[in-house]
Amino acid sequence: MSSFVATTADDTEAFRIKYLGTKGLVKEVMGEMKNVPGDRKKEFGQLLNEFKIFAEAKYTEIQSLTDNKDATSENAGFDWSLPGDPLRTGSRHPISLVRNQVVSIFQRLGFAVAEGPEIEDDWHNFTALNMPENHTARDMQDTFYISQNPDWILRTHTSSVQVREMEKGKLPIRIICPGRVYRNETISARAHCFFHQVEGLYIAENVSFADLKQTLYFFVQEMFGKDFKVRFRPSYFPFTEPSAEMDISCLICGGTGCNVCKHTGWVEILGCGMVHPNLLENCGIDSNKYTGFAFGMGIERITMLKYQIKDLRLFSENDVRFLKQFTAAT
Ligand code: 2NM
Repeated sequence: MSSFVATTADDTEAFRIKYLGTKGLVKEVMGEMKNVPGDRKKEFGQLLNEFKIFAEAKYTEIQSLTDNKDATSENAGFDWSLPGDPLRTGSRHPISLVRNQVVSIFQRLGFAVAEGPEIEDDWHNFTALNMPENHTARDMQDTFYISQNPDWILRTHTSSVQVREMEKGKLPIRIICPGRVYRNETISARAHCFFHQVEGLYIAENVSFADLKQTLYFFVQEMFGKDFKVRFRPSYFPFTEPSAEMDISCLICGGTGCNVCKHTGWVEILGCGMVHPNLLENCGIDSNKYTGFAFGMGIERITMLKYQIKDLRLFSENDVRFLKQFTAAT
């Protein structure tokens, strides 16, 4: 019995059948008791009982050795201490990475995230934003209309979310609105029919253009470091007055001129301005008491700058060879 080697559950079962089964050795020798003379039955009985207890103990022992393993003999000798198969995790989309980074910078300044519907009505996307019907600014954005209802459109910017927040009437307001927006453009390396924005809005008493500039200075430093120049250029948006665009010196060529900056040395990264009083009044906010600033940026544009991506279409093709280059973090 001591020479028996059990490595699998099958071996254990073979042991049980051989020694403890209904036709096993223990039963067999027990059957011999009837041939033992009466005066020696006690002695034999004790010995046989010891044999039975020993066989049972041995069975329990080898059972515990083989029990933890799979019941099949194929797994015999498998090294259970080997490391498992690595779990292949996906990577975060570059647009999500940059959006999360932008959002987190403004959250540190006390901005809260607000979101809203992608299918909007004319009021929230245009009219409330100082763009009444037939206003030329509506032509600047090639809008997708929803055929069932001429009042419904796909939002062309996330400003519509900010209108919804202003209409709630809870002041002050300090929000950022990340989200997908839609414009009916011919798809190319530089244009797409959908893209992503983060817009910001701060409305309180005595908010000034200086507040806007400092907020945006902080943002670009957190986003791109300190090794570049910044400038504001006057601009026009229907929802802000005055309006400006913010440029940074080209991160690719350091301002000496390259393809990315179209040899100007500067790249535009966002639009901004002081919220137009008409807009505040449209949303029921007293423009004599409150002022505010707003800004908006395209996430694709910032992502292209940051990772030197030259074609917008890469963001929506979902080619894993492109996507897997970005880390899984945040
Ligand atoms: C921009 C540029 C300037 C903007 C305005 C607003 C709102 F709704 F609060 F008035 N949100 N975002 C804004 C202002 C957006 O994007 C280039």
